[in-house]
Amino acid sequence: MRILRNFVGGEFSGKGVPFPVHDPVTGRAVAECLEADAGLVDEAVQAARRAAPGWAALPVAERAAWMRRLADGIERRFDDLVAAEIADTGKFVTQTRTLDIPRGAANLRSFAEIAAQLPGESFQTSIPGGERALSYTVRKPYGVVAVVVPWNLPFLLMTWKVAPALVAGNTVVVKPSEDTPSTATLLAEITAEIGLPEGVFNVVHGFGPGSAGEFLVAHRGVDAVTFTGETRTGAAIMKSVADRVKPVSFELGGKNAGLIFADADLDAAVAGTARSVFTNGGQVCLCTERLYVERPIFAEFTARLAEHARGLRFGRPEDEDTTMMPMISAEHRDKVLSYYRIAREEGAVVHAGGGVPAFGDDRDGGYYVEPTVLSGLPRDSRICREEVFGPICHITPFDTEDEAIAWANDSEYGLAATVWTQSLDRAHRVAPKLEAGLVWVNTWYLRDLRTPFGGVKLSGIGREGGVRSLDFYSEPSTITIRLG
Ligand code: NAD
Ligand code: 6OD
Repeated sequence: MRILRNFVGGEFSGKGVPFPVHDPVTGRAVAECLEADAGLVDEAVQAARRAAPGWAALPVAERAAWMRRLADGIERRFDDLVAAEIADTGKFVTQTRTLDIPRGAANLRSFAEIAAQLPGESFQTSIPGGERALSYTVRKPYGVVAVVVPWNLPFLLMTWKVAPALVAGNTVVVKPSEDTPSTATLLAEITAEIGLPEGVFNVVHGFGPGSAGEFLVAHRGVDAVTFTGETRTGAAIMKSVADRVKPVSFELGGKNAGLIFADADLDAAVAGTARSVFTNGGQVCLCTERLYVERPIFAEFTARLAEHARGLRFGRPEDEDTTMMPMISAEHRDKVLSYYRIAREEGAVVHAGGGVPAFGDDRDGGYYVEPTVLSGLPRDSRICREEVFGPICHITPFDTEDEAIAWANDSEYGLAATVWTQSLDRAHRVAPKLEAGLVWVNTWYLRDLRTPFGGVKLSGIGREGGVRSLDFYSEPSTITIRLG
C-alpha cells in the first residue's frame, strides 16, 4: 500500500500515525497517510521560518524562474499526478488531464509572469511652503503562509495559492485535505527533484480540528493563512488566528444561482447549465444549485436538463466516455443523500435521479449518487438555502426580471451566478445587480487567472487572482524621501 508522508525542510519524514485513504470508486482503502502531530507541524513551520529570509532575499525574477522550473517538473510527472488525483477523488481521466493537473502548471507559470511584470507605485508630493517628497512602495512577503485546502480540486486549488505565495517571497506549509493527500505529496517530491531550497515548500498531513489543520493555522510561527473550504471551517480558523490578528484569505461555500431567461439560446442554456450543475459531480464551489427559469420555458428547460442528467455516464475513471464521478467520501455521500431524502420529505417533484446507481460490481462499494433535478419546493426550503455540494439542482419558475434578481440574491452566500440570455441589454442590466463575486453570462467557469476571484457574504473574505493574489501574499511598505 502507498504511504503518504509529511514533507518537512526538504525531506520526507517517517513520523506520524497512519490513517487510511479510500478510493471513492470502490470504497477500498488504497493508501495510508501519516498524520502530523503538533510536534511535526512545529518542525514544518520552523523549517519554513529558517528558509524564509533567504527565499525573500532572492530577486523576484529568480523566484519566478523557480516557479517555471516547478511547472516543468509538473509537466514531467504529469501522468503520475493524473493517476494520484484519480486515486484520491475518483475523477474521470478526461477532466483530470484537461483541467485539474494542467491548471497546476498554468498557475505556476501565470503567477511567475504576473509577479515579474508587476509595476511599482510612486508619488511626488509637495506641501504649501515648498517642501517636496517622493513616496514609493515596496512589497514585502509575510514570512510563512499556511495553505489549507479542500478535496474537490486538490491540485488546482493548492497550486492556485502556493504559486503566488512563493513568488511573492513567502515560504509555505501546505495542509491538503485528509481525503486527498496524494498530489500535495507528489508536488513535494517534484520540489525535491528540481532542488527547490529546503524549507520553502512543506506539507503536513492530517485532519482539521485537534489535528494538523488547527495546529498549523494557530501556530505562532505562521504569519498569514489562506484557506479554501466550508464557511463554518473558515469561521473556526478565524477564531484560531484572532489572538495573533493574522491576515486571512478565505474562499468559502456557495449556493449559486442560475438565471435562465426565455430569450436565451435554449440549447446552449441547457448544455451550459448541465455543466455548471454536474461538473466534478457537483463538487465545485462554483456549481449552480438554484435555478430560476422564466415561466414560458420552464417546462421544456426542466425536461431537457433532466434528460441530460439521466444521460450522464457512470463509467470507470479511466474510460474516456465517463462523465459522472463519485462523491469524495462515504460521509459526504451520506450528506448528499440526506438532502435527497429531505427534498422528498419537503414534497419536491423529482425530474431525474434522487437515488444511488446500482452497478453489480465493485463500484457498489463506492460513493456514487445519481445526478438529481428537482422542482416544486418553496424558496425557504432547506434544499433552496443550504449548500449540498453534490450533483443536484432545484428549479423555480419566475415571471419578471426583478423577481429573478431578488430571488437569486436571497441567499446568505454570494460566490457565483450565471445568466443565460441573448439580450445584451439584459445581460448588462442584470449581471451587476447580482450579489456574487463572479457572474458568468452565457458561459460558466471560464477563468482568466488574472481576474479577481472570491465571494461576498458567507462565501469568503478578500480576493485572489492576478495582482489581487500578490496583494494578499505581500504587504506594501511606504518609503518617503524628502526632495531638495
Ligand atoms: P472543509 O472546510 O471541511 O476542509 C477544508 C480544509 O480545511 C481541509 O484540509 C480540512 O482538513 C481543513 N480543516 C478543517 N477544519 C479545520 C480547522 N478547524 N482548522 C484548520 N483546518 C481545518 O472543506 P471540504 O469539505 O474539504 O471542501 C468542501 C467545501 O469547500 C465546500 O463548502 C465548498 O463550497 C468549499 N469550497 C470553496 C471554494 C471557493 O473557492 N470558494 C473552492 C472549493 C471548495
Ligand atoms: O479556478 C480557480 O482558480 C478556482 N479557485 C476555482 C475554485 C473552485 C471551487 O471549487
